[in-house]
Amino acid sequence: MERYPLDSSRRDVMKALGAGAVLSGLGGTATAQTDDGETDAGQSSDTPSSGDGAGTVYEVETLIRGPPTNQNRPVDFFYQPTGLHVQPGDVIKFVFTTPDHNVVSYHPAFGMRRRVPTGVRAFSSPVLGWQPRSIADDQIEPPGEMGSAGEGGEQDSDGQQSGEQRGGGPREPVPSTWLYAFETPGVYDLLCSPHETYGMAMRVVVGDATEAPFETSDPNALPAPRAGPVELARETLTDPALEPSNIVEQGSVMWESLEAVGGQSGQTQG
Ligand SMILES: [Cu+2]
Repeated sequence: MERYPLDSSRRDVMKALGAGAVLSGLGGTATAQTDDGETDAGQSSDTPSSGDGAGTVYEVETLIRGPPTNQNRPVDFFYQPTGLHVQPGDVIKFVFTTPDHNVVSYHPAFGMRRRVPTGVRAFSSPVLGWQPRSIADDQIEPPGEMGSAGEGGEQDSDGQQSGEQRGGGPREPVPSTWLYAFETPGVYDLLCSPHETYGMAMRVVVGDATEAPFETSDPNALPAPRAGPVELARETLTDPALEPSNIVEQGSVMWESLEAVGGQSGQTQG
């Protein structure tokens, strides 16, 4: 069971939640923050008490790795971990270790069958981590439009995307991040739009509500594309390793543990 409590992420969370949340959040968290020099990671939080008001922050990375474990994709695109169990109020900090991914909920508002708890609003991140060199020969400004929008000192879109400050000098290799707080118990399936067809999807179980009424043991029973996970994302999300009960039991499920990836699930259960 791997957990990623990140005390230093608190500022990012507050940034994400907005100013109002910052003020109210400060009161709750300031007391828990004993001092700056030490991390509370030492006190293993194996059973974080629910309702303490201070959500644990977990990290999920966007990764690309070859060679592919499926011939229908050029390399493996995946979230790591691919399955994660959190408690209501916990936050996942998505770290775009490799660029050009996003995090999208399967939600009717996006034209897809709901694969998040009822009542949860649609959410998605931008495609993050993008840099000009990420896409060969990409042009930020179409020919002939260079400088036409310059009113002096305008920030270009590239400067805004990561939210990181960039002074002079070389860029720091700090990955973009995006945070989401999971408040409602239940099962959440998430996808990466650019790589869903390659299987880049993940499942988050919030609390101990492991029922996934949207799931079916027969992927072919799912409606046509855009109503459910398409192509290899179906394979990812229907993998035995990502069954909600297994995610709760394991705490987190690594990409390598998926049977579809070739993980040896030692226990052969009937
Ligand atoms: Cu992706």
